[in-house]
Amino acid sequence: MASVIEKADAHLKYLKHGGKLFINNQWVEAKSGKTLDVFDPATGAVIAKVAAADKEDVDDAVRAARTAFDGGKWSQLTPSVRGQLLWKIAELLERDFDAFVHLETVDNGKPLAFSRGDVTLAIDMFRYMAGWATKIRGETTPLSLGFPHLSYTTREPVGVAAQIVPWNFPLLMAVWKLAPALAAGCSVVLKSAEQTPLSAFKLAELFEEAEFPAGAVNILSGFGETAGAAMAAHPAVDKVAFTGSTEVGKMIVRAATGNLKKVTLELGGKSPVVVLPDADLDAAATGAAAGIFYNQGQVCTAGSRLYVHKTVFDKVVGAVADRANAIKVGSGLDESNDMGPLVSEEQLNRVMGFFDSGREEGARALAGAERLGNQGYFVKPTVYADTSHTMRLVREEIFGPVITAMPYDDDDLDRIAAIANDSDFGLAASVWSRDISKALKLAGKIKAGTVWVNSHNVYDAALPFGGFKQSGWGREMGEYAIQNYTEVKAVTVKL
Ligand code: TXE
Repeated sequence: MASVIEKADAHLKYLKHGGKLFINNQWVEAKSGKTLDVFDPATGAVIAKVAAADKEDVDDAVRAARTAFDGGKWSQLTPSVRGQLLWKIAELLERDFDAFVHLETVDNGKPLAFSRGDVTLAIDMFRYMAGWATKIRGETTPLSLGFPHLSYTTREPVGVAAQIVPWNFPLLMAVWKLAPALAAGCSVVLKSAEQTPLSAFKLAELFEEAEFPAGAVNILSGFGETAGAAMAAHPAVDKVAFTGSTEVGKMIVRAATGNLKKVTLELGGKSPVVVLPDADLDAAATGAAAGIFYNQGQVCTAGSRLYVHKTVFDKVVGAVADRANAIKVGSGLDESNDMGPLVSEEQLNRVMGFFDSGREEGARALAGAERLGNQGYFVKPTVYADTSHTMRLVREEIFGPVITAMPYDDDDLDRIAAIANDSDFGLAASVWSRDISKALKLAGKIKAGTVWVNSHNVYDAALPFGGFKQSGWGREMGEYAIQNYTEVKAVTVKL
């Protein structure tokens, strides 16, 4: 029987052009000849070497995107044809479903079942945005001073969009950015994360096969400090869309000031899970566990702060710890595993650093809080009690399978919301209660871009996604994403 590592190698056959950059519909090496290593996070072994783009490659890609946008064939396509091309990508993704699933799992480490979920969502995003291509429109507006003029607005594509994506959902994050930008008529230069470039190469093949005009879509692999920084600062880029750490998000904003490019940011989170005493406690425990352990906790909306009313605290938190202990951790390629490794040695060290910090600050581990094995980047699902808002564990984004539980002793919704809102972040939250009015009142008081009631981590192409506070700027998905890739123009005609 083939070993897991042999299987991982075998799946690289899915890439027709290996790890080459896709610029102006050509497959090219990085001009510097530099490459970057891709690791299998389940073993730590190098499974591929791919091109590492730098400033010169970014220049080429931006030039191609500029030409495509400024009068090139891409700019002349009708909205209907743009929609058809996006629909075609959805069909090709569906055809190559298994290849994408396997590439995503060998590259990121997540279990195959989760990769299937990601590819399914990616397909739906292309279909959803294909529909928007023909529905972007303006309004007529009566003038408040009553001048004898007719005024109407139009929405026009922003221009060349630079898109920088992370490694936790390599395919899906790329698709969340590409689909609305292309539906709106922008041209794109996208950079995958250095940890997980494989599925983006495969996606580039589909754009070539679907016959997108040259320069409409350019896909690079490369490091953030070089290729990413060059994209964010490039004077011929009109918009930058970034998903990643809050720290780098702030650097993107500074880099973008040169030509005041439009910026959207989807950054970190520290999302609260609030369990009211009247909740279905079993469902709440299952939801809280899924909300943090899904994707190894490497989810910006991970429910990492658990607040449970003191009367039911031990019961709920005990049940979350039981679920943590029952999770089978191992290679994502083995269908019997529920949780895979962290994405990289860097993330492993980061999460282990939080375990040290938990020990030093006196948090009590009810489950996990240690590495699993010594090969690959596995850690155990972790549940902490005796935590407080002064601890790093509670204040900082860990981005691992680590939940901190805290009891609250209050029935006043404003005070419960104040605890949930005591964070620099405001990406998501969930509220668990059988009393729907109470749950909705609390949802209204929580400062977050997404609030789930009696569920956690539900995403849909039609729903806006993004953060309050330091979780970001703007919204992805839904009609809001289209707005972010268009400029509004008011045309006023004297009658
Ligand atoms: O993120 P980076 P890292 C958080 C999470 C994680 C932490 C560190 O807490 O533990 O960030 O992860 C590119 N100019 N999130 O270091 O560096 C980089 O190449 C332009 C939350 O991996 O922000 C990659 O493509 N680009 C998050 C992308 O930014 C730069 C998902 C993300 O990498 C750059 C990932 C630069 N100077 C991490 N430096 C979420 N919101 O879901 C890096 N990049």
